[in-house]
Amino acid sequence: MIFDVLTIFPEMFCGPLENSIIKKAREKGLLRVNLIDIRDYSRDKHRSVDDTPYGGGGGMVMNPQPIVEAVEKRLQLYEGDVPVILMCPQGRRFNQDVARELAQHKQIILICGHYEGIDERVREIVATDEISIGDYVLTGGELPAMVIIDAVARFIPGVLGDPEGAEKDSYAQGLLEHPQYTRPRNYRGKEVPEVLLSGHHENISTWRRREALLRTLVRRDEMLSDADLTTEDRRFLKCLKDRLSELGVD
Ligand code: 4FD
Repeated sequence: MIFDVLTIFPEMFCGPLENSIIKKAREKGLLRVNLIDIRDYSRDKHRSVDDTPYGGGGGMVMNPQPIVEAVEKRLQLYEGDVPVILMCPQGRRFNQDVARELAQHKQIILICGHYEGIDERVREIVATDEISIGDYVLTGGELPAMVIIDAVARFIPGVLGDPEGAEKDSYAQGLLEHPQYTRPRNYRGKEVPEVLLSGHHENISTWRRREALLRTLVRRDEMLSDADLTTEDRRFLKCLKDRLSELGVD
């Protein structure tokens, strides 16, 4: 999978791309990230890419020309349906389903904006989608672009060690993860749950499923309405809710 990232700060991507699983994915040839410096598409000698807003007010707005021409140049290299995604706080909210959907594409172009924003005509002319990673404003679209590359890369077959990869996460089924433990068995007086030491695989997977359901109910109960639940899951949740209401928890 190939990401083309249009940015005025290509160096910002070094840390995330040169470490851990993303670095390995690149070395294995499963992931490629082309960093495109928007300034290379500026037409003036100062390589400027922004200007003051029409109508006045403070700050700077990114000019359409360098961004639009950079996108068009990259699109010439590819065929088929290549999403051109603008990272911005007004976009559709990014989540695990959007990550899975984006992972179906061979190429994706990400545009990182800066300053007070981007000239509206970039949206009209080249963007096919706008994505927000959450309801907060950042100084630029670079961190959101890195979040998207990371979350999407986990869905590329072979990127995670496990052959089932990201689809086996309980998150993929719309639940929070169950608790995990490793050595030692007793740490500062706290024991690892007995069932995990039992070697009884069926009991272990029942325990994990129930812990994931409990955690999701307590921390993110709205997620349960979209989750992939079995009849047994629903029976267990009913039992949990009855016990919580007896305790006066709502
Ligand atoms: N929540 C996000 C994305 C970008 C960003 C920018 C218009 C601001 C937050 C275009 C306004 C880009 C997000 C850069 N902040 N800042 O995903």
